[in-house]
Amino acid sequence: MFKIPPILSADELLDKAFGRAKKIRSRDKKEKTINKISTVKQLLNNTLQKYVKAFPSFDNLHRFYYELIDLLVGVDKLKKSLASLDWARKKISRIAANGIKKAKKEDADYRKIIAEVYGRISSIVYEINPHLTFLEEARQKIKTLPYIDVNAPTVIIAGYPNVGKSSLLKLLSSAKPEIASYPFTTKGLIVGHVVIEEGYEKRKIQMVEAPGLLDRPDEERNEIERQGIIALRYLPDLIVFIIDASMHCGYTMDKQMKLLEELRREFDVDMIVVENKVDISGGKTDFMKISCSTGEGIEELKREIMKRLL
Ligand SMILES: Nc1nc2c(ncn2[C@@H]2O[C@H](COP(=O)(O)OP(=O)(O)O)[C@@H](O)[C@H]2O)c(=O)[nH]1
Ligand SMILES: [Mg+2]
Repeated sequence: MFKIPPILSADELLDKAFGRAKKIRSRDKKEKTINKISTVKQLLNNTLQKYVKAFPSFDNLHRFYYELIDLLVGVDKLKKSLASLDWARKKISRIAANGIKKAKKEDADYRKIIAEVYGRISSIVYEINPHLTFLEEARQKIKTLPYIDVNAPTVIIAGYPNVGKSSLLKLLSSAKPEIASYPFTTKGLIVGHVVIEEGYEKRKIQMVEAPGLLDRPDEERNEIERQGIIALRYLPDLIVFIIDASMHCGYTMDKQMKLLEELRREFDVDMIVVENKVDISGGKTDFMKISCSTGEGIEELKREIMKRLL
């Protein structure tokens, strides 16, 4: 989704810049000094600018991504770190310009000028090292965010852990989620796509599995659950809420119904409630009955989803 290049550490950046400058050969000492300084300046300048540009600009970022990045990384911290890169860039340019000016003077001590410029530039780059480290960590987290088309019709599959959300996503869409008999297999948001053909027209529907939610206050939710809440808040045109009345998921009906009521209260979005695993429960509720194991009710659910979306 966001293509951010690896962020080098202060040491790596300086090695690269000074290494590049080392290759400069010239018999004229003045020319050599000036070339070295401008090479170091340019490399650092371009690299730092590239980093700043590669991060999403927060002013026109969709609210969904803004909130996700804020949760995973912290938007304020990110802004501060990016600003420090800009600061360093300007400072380095000034140091380089100064050095070049000195080198142009008669009787300039080139060795001393280079040592001074390199020393001052190094201390600026070391000063932003904590920010570089933070930005590299941020990049690693932002990299894992799925691509979501915020304009496509979107269905979110929600429910308690282990009720069969991944199984349903797999049956309905192109996604290949991990399915396991223990809760919280889903570490983040999983996105699948369904293409429907209507005559000559093709429409793409997005299906997103929200990580398993428990019925508990927002403050007690962990980072993974919160990603689900952010998705529910900013993305869906429709929520498919899954209930498991077989007790195989390990949670009582009472708890699951409470979560359902809470989501209904909190999110003003059309919702389909289904009871899954009816192959083992026999069907204990009045909700639409499905089984991801036998396929029972899946076609009906698909039709119902399309009807609500189109
Ligand atoms: N018997 C039965 N098991 C199911 C059904 N749907 C899912 N499961 C099982 O329930 C477990 C949890 O499923 P999963 O899709 O990973 O749930 P999630 O945590 O909500 O994504 C897995 O062992 C699935 O094989 C179903 O309709 N019938
Ligand atoms: Mg899952």
